[in-house]
Amino acid sequence: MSESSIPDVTETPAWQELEELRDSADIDLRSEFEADPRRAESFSFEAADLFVDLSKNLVNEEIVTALLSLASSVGVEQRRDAMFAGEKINVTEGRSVLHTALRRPKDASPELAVHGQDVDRDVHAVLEKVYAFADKVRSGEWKGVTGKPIETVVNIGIGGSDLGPVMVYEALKPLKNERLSARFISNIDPTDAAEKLGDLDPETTLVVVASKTFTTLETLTNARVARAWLLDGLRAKGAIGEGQEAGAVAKHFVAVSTALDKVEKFGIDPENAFGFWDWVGGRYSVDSAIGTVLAVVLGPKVFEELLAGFHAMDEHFRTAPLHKNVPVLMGMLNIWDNNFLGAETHAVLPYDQHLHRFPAYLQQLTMESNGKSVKWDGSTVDTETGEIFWGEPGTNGQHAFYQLIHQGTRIIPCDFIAFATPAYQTKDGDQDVHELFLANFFAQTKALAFGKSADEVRAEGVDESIVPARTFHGNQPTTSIMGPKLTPSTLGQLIALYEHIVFVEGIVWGIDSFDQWGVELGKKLAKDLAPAIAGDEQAIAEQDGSTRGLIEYYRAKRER
Ligand code: G6Q
Repeated sequence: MSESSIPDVTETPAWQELEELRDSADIDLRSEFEADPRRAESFSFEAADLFVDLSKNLVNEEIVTALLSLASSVGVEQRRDAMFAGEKINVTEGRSVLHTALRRPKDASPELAVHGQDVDRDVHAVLEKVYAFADKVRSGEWKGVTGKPIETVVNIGIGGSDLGPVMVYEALKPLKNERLSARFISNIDPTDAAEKLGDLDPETTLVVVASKTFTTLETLTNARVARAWLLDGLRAKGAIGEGQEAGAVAKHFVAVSTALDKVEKFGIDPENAFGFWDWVGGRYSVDSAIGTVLAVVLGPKVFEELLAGFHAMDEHFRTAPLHKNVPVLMGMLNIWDNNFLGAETHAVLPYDQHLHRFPAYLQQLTMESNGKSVKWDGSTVDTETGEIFWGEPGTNGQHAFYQLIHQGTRIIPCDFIAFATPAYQTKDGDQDVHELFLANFFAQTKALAFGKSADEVRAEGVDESIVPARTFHGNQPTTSIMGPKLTPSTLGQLIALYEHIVFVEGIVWGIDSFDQWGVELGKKLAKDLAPAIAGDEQAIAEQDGSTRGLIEYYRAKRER
């Protein structure tokens, strides 16, 4: 392990002050709210169109001030500015980190040129190409090989080339083109491709192969499976004959990648390939050409609005003073919960069915970015890093795992997310169903913060023996995030908010939030194991006892 050039964060005066405050402050939310009638107001903030209430977190003004001085002392502002300026802050990969450049408006000034690249010009040139293609598919001008317009767009990608597009598609589905719909194949489990393609008509299907590197085993395997499915299907219908395969692939396959040479090798016309750059990390790429499936099915206008939402939050993060800067405040609260109060996990609970894939998306964003045990200079981290993110949409989670949050022994900070206006105005008799839904949203954070004391339970006339079981200790920290409505813009704002929260935490820990070396070993071993799985006796014998036993079980039980 190399000597650290990054100061030990736990040795900073701000960190030590926070330790003292943790030991002395003993925040009790009931008392805090009673003592300060303006607490909610003081701890509520606006960021672009989002309203964020931090008042039910286990902090007081003194703690927040100390958290912000910790942020300053580790250089959050300088590192943020370095990121926006395109400095190579992804040290272990030697790259700039410029996902924020993907959403700069066309006329942004001054223009962003980085390491000799006119970033603004290149970003907008690709966007225009994606939009022109999307318009053609949407209008029906782009036709399949038999002359029929496209009806289903199948995105094949995994990780960052899948989770973002699926999540946004699900979130904005009501805005989709009536004729078009999207499907997503990611898993190399053959079930995924079989079930997603099974009932589709190859004549009206367009496949987008989305892969930054165009080397990913899962994606390239699924792309070949889809190509075979397409050609077999067209042949079976008599739609193509021998020698017409390449023409069919050209009409039904497009690609998104930074490796356009590999795209061509696969047989996709480079004319139908959309590029991006090494300075866009996979999990930060939904706003790049990786969103092509979205531009096609939801439309260029929706995609533009999504990008504008991202940009609005970027501007807030870039310019708001730290004490009003929501990504900074939320990032530092996560540090407080994780490093000082001992929380190990963080729940994200959207009260919006359209955000049902948002927790899964955030799991990659947060845990692939900040699940590190060395700093960017190779030295060991000084403290715990990445918390475990998880979640499910409300109210479903209420009937499942909220029990543990309310009455378990662990501290579980939760982000509750909701919107004022629903996607569907639904009544149950006179009852507005969205109001019923939001009543749950408001009730949960209230119950988690203030609990129900033993005396309050007793006052209900409950038998003394079950009073403890019916008592709620409260004091569980929550953040409430509300927006006017789930729109492309507010969704972009929400995603960018979490991107920047992740960034802030990574800076405090001194880690490179933009690499992901931790996923490499398993990938390599999977490749190396192929001969053993196929039955090579020597390769089987070379395995450790457990792996050998598992492979032998597989070989004995596999049906063909
Ligand atoms: C994300 C990661 C990873 C990546 C996938 C797919 O930040 O790098 O999830 O997105 O491994 O990679 P390709 O896009 O190169 O196929």
